[in-house]
Formats: sequence, C-alpha cells, structure tokens
Amino acid sequence: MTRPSTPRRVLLATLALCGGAAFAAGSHHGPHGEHAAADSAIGQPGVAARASRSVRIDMNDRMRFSPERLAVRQGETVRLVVRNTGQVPHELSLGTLQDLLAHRDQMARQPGMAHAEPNQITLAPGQQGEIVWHFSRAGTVHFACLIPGHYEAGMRGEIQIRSSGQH
Ligand SMILES: [Cu+2]
Repeated sequence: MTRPSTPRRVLLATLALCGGAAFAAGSHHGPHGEHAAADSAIGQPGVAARASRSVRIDMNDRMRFSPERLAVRQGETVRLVVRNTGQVPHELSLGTLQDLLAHRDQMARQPGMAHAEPNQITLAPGQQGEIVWHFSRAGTVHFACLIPGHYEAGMRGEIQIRSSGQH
C-alpha cells in the first residue's frame, strides 16, 4: 500500500475543532456522565467502570487498523485502547457507514480539522488513548480514520455486535 499523497504539514494541523459532527446533534448529558446519544444506531458513550474488557487497536502508516474486525456482544461496554504506531496523526471514529462517509467528505473540505466527540479520537504519532463505548444494538458499527486520504487508502474496519438473545 502506498503512502497517502496528503502533505504531512496538512495532517499535522489538527488544532481546529470539528464544528459539525452529526453525532453530537441532539445528544444530552445524563446525570452520571453517560450520554443519551441521539444516534443510538451505533450505541452510546460508555462508562469506563462498566467496561467488560479492553481491546487494543493499533493504527499505522500502512493505513490499516489492527485488528480491523472485532466482535462484541450486544449490551457490552468495551474500552477500545487505541494506539498510533505511525509517524503521522491518525484517528478512529465510530459510526454508521453513512455518517462516516459524510464526515469524511466534511474533513476533505476542511483539511486539518480535528474533532472532540465521544465516538472519536485523534492521536499524534506514538500516542495512545481510548474510547469507552456501550454497544447497545445488534448489527454492525463501522470505524474509520477520516483524515483526508486515509479512509480511501483502506483505513477502516467493522465491529460486529451479536444479538444477546437473552438478558
Ligand atoms: Cu489515518
């Protein structure tokens, strides 16, 4: 896989905040820090103390997540420990495929913007961070790096949420 053609200086300009992520629209903060997110199609931000397990996801300059496929159970809260092992910034955004593609297009129009959303993390080279997520619905949650050129180069993955079937 070739490296992206996006100039590195653009990738490093990550100070501007994302102003219009669809995810945040209509969400509100619950009494204990959990969000009742409007976009429940992918679940909700989780509480770390309730996480059943941690899963590490590495991001690298070959424009891949490792692993790029995960399986969780419906109702599970998972701590996604994300690490950038590359030499340029990367990010991990959770979303429906539709939302991710819309956000990718938005970022393409505004190179260098970063986000501050609970379903997203941007990491400088060598940094590690985490997303705690509650997967409340069965189905597929997609994830991607939406820095211009990265998704197109293959930086995307899927989380399969298996139906719990019983309580
Ligand atoms: Cu990336």
